[in-house]
Amino acid sequence: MVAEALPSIEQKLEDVAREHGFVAFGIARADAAPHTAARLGEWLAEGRHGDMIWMESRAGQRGSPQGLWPDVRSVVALGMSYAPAFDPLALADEPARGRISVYAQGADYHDVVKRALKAVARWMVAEAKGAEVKVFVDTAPVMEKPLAAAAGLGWQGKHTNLVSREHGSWLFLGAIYTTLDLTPSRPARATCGSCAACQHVCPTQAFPAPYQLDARRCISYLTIEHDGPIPVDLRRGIGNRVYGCDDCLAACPWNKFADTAARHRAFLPRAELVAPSLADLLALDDAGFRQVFAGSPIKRIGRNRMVRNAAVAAGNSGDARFRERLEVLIADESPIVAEAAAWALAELAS
Ligand code: B12
Repeated sequence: MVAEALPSIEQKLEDVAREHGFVAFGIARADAAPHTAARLGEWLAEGRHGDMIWMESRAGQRGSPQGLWPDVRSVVALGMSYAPAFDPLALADEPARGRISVYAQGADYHDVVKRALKAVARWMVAEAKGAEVKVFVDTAPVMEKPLAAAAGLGWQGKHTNLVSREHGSWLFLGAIYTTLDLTPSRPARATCGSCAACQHVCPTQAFPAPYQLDARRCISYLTIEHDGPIPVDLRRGIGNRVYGCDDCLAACPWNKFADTAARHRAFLPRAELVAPSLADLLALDDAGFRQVFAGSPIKRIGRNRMVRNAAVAAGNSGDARFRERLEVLIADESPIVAEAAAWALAELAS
């Protein structure tokens, strides 16, 4: 009689991760992405992070897992799907509506992924006595993409995001650092080949070279992270995008294999976040903003940035019906709103 092998801790861990909604799973040794620190250093030295000074201030910790936590031995990389059931580029021809990027149309992934990571980490601590763990999604000095690639979840595409054979470009990433020595997974082979679809589609030419993004030109950065006025030469390229941009992801041919049934239900789009009317966005005050965007990652940008973005989109719309509201907004208390409204009025007059 052949004795049946007991499942390994790695196998059980994967099963637990799947129970908690992760559809992509892998393990990397903590030192498995050795080029990352130098590449981060080059990116920062070029100033490509713009005014995200938080990227710079803890660069030593960000560059490698051991930089943040010297005792870490393994990284468990996890992915949760938000694959859309529709073509994210379809709303480009509706200038009176704002486009919100797919990742922000459902619940806030920081909350959903963090909760699931904590549940998996609790299981690890109970299973392997003495194990120490730390969980991360997005907000800590951790480079989730190269770690996920080293753990075999996919590869960093030319748009720099992780691409998976099964889930295309639509994975949220999370990581668990642990003191456990776990058996690493096999890294995936990079398969962008000669394709450059993501590089060509970018409306603001944010890729100085394949695998390199200049955040200062990226619509995601400009509409979400950047707090000042949006550079005038990039405004036309923004079109009707009011929060983030999906174009480089959506253009990737690997998405035709993306399993849309794998999308976590928390990321089903909320009807009011798919294509809000610009007129409604231009009318938002602080309380109205908080009410509409509660529970969504959009709440972080606040009313002023959202109305600034809506004013730029209105300026790009060619629709004179926005003039009346823009005339009010040129006297807005927020200088970035007032400036964008003045620019939009000039665009609509020309
Ligand atoms: C800062 C940040 C941004 C910035 C800068 C983006 C960037 N590419 O760096 C801005 C605001 C622009 C942004 C936008 C978006 N973001 Co963001 N962002 C982050 C954050 C917090 C850090 C990323 C980082 O470390 N950047 C620093 C650069 C230097 O690192 P890198 O991108 O890995 O760069 C590598 C390549 O350039 C490579 N490289 C350089 N030269 C060469 C040469 C060759 C040959 C090769 C192979 C590689 C290579 O080496 C570098 C180091 O690994 C992460 C969360 C986290 N903590 O990791 C989320 C994260 C990357 N963002 C995410 C998402 C979803 C987005 C958006 C899609 C949102 C949207 N729809 O608007 C866009 C995508 C834009 C894009 N094409 O990158 C997801 C990506 C998930 C995934 N599947 O990859 C993350 C992981 C958040 C999460 N937890 O899920 N983001």
